[in-house]
Amino acid sequence: METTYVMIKPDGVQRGLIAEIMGRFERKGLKLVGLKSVVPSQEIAETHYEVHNERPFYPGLIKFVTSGPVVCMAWSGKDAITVARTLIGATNGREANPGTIRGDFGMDMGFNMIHGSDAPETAAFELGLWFPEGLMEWDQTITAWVYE
Ligand code: DAT
Ligand code: MG
Repeated sequence: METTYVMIKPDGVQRGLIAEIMGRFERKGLKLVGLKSVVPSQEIAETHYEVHNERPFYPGLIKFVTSGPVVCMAWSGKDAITVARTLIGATNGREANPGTIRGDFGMDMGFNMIHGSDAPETAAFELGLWFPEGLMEWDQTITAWVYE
């Protein structure tokens, strides 16, 4: 089992898409092991997007992600990182496939509503950054009906 960090960004919250987005992860069969909503500090946003700090869009990205509440989630399951990225879709909403979150609700590159870790190392880094208190350990009864 793998755990991934997923975050609804301020545009997703402002547009009233929290339940719609979370529902897709729930219905897919992933298990929720971390959940909270915060207005990200400058520091946490800069650390989260540190890999992009030389890119021209970085200042705007930090301003955007600190502009209001985000929903921080940890989802676990088999291949959870890839499964979450598939549900999320391509970075630019105009190019993302229908059926994906960005493909169904997005029209922009920067305002793309949701973040998902892209590899095991980034997932570990991001989960530690956003959930320093740790994650929930629990047995989900439906798991027996999700995996053969
Ligand atoms: P993803 O979120 O699909 O993993 P990424 O890691 O390449 O994409 O970039 C992080 C975020 O930065 C992305 O969700 C939106 C923003 N971004 C990326 N490329 C951008 C660009 N060319 N112009 C504006 N924003 C961009
Ligand atoms: Mg990324």
